[in-house]
Amino acid sequence: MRTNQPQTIYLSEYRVPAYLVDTVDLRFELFEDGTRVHSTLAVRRNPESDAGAAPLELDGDSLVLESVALDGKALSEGEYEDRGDKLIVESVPEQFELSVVTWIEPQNNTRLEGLYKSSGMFCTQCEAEGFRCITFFPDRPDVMSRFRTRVEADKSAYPVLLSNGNDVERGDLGEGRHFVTWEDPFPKPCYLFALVAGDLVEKRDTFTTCSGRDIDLRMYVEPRNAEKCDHAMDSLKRSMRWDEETYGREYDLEIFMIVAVDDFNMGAMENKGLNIFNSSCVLASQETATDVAFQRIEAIVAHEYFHNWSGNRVTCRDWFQLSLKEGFTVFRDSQFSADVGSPTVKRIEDVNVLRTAQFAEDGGPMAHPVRPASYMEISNFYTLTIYEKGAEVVRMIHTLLGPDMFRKGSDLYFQRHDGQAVTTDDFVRAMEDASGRDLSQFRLWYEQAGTPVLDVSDEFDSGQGIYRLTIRQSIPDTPGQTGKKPQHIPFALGLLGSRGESLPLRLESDSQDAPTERVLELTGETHVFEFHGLNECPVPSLLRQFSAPVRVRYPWTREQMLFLMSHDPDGFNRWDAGQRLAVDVIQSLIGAPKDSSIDARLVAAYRHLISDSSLDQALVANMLQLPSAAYLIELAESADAPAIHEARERVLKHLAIALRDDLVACYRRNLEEGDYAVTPEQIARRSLRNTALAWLLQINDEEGRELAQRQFRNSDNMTDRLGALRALVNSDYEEDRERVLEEFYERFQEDPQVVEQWFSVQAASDRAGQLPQIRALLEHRAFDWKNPNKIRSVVGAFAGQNLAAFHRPDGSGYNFLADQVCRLDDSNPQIAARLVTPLTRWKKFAPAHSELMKSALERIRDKSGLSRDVYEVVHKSLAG
Ligand code: B3K
Ligand code: ZN
Repeated sequence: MRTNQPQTIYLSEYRVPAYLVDTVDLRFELFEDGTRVHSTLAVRRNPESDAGAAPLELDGDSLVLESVALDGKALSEGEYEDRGDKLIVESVPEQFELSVVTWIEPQNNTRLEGLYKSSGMFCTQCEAEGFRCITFFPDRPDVMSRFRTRVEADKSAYPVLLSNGNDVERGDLGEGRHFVTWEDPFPKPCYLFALVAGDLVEKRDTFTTCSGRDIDLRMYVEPRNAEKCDHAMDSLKRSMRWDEETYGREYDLEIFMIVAVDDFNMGAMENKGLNIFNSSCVLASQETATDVAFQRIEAIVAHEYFHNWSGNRVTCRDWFQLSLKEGFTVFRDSQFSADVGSPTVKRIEDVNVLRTAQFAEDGGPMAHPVRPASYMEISNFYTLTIYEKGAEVVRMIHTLLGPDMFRKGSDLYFQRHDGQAVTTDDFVRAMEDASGRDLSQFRLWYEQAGTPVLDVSDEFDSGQGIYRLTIRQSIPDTPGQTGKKPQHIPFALGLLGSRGESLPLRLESDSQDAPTERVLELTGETHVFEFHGLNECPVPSLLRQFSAPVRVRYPWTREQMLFLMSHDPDGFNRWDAGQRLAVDVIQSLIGAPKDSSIDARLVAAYRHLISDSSLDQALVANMLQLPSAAYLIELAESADAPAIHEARERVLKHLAIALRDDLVACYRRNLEEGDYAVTPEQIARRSLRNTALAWLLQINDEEGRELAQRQFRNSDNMTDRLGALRALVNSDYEEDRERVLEEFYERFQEDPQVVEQWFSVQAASDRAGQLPQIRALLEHRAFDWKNPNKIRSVVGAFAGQNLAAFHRPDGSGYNFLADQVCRLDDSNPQIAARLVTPLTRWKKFAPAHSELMKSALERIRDKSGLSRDVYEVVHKSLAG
């Protein structure tokens, strides 16, 4: 859809649909030069609508209309209007059958919305508004219908024909063609429709549900990927069991299918009974996938599976409610990952993403509430705010209600709304009704954008033994929203005595037995809490487990940070104290003279982490990661990206030099581990030895270089091989860099997922990813402008991770990105709009950079025929 002034859609303008569609009968004739779609809808007036005998309006996009018939009678051209984006039938009875035939060209569909072709197979992506690219339909989630789908295609090219539900009929059609008919008994919105046709191998397994039903589990992949399915299948079975045990949710169809496709705009899609995955988010083997990939796959498989209840059985009324299903489902998948892995590490990973990227979004021009009030292009609202902040909001309800009441609330939600399309408000109401708690102020989390700031101060009254904590809450203005009201914030804390012991948190009203951790509830602008019976001024451990998505400002001293780093019983806060200390040290060096000293206590603290093997190694592996440059930028007022990068590198090198022997010892200690397994213990060992390698290579250590080369050649898994590759690529050993990159490519060139890793290691590296090299990667034979993963692994990694090269003072990085966005805008606007993100943060940077970023944005703005997707992001960024 090209338009100069896209329309804004407002939540306040929501009206129930004028017509409902009870059943949809589809027939797809798949050919090489196009697809004919026959659709028959059983339509009736919505009794809840006051629109009366309004014209019937169906949505469409890029369709060639062949015919329209009403109750079996073909309509002549004057009886309907085809406006391209709408099919309007002026006068219709109260109840009728509408048959529409459209012609589409999946083979030319580069937007990857609706029906398209990917490596020779047909597949679909309908969320949010892709179904309208297949046929004319009321494309909105509150129209729920029962689908019957017949797929017809050439039998030898497309032996596998899939759609939602159960297969009820199949047969031959002559001329080498065949068909399969699928029936989905559950009413669903059209965004959950899916179709796949291809020459795929099938992997089967079964799962017996809690009520004893056997579910047929099937994965469909290209033959070359047949050996990469086990991990996803195991993850699926674990998710199915977990959802029964934790949420009482049983699977409902007889079959559950997963399909892997190479060209996909996002990670995966929860289509009813037929989940479609980006290959990189489902295929894995020890030799080709890293630990990070294994964990991501497990989490995404779980996420899509969990949507069967939180999203499909209970869906969204309109797209403003997107977080209803996404926030809740991300919360569910993170609980799952915490349960099957290390809870502390999972929390650290989640908070890292939230604080680095979601806080940046919340503080930028595209800031929006978890339940937005308006949008131009809904694809732009699949954001960290909807997903990750949305999950934090659900997590806070869990914290406020406690696990038992939360479970009661979710049971009530599913029972009350099964088969319905509802709102975030309905979700909160179920939680209220089940628990008896009043969440009216809490609802502001859905309505107000921006990250709340908590200013915390304290004092100790030694005479009375009272520790007084004052917490003041404020929420910054965001585009279109000012003067915000205080929100309801669960604030978990503990107090530590000077020997590291947990002190009782005794409020005046308490009896003797006070707990050593409390969740305070902040509702007003300012609160003062008094803790009694203390003999000394405690060290506060604030916002344990990151109990709310807020920024805490407290005048920490380095002594306090060091103390918490080694004594806080809350693993998350121990990590957080270490991060804060590192941030403090790095910040003090930004723009400082080259010879200014680095606090020796940081070195001592890291030495302790590296060498004390009695510590939780999974936590240590995370504590050793210095805060990312992106996080440091997020924390800065007016960020000088190159200076931040330099200061961070300086600290890293300083640590590596000081801890050189400890790093070699750490590497050797973590070498042996037995058979490869993706367990928290082994992940920690691999992470520790790869961190040690990376640091050693930062200081051109010859022994480190040898270890890296050996590991690169001999390792039996991708985590280690890629770890060594990355360390060498980011070192000063130029010949090594060239050689290992070449060897790696030689070995894995047939595997797209590995080639994507190979691209991004280079694109994210300030050594291998300067602009001329990036341009060469775009010319590489493995690069493909039609494949979103390749675009992300080169252009996305460059702009998002290679901060030194992207923020070159001459603005060449910004202009390069602008060029790629303009180029992509014509073929895949969704991906183009995503790529703009780093430029949207222009106000965050020091003036010299910010001006250049702004003019790159203006260049994109001035491209003619800009898509609605990019239009919205660019215009809002320039205005905000
Ligand atoms: N629901 C899909 C996302 C669809 C994005 C459409 N632009 C995947 C997920 O969140 O599970
Ligand atoms: Zn989702």
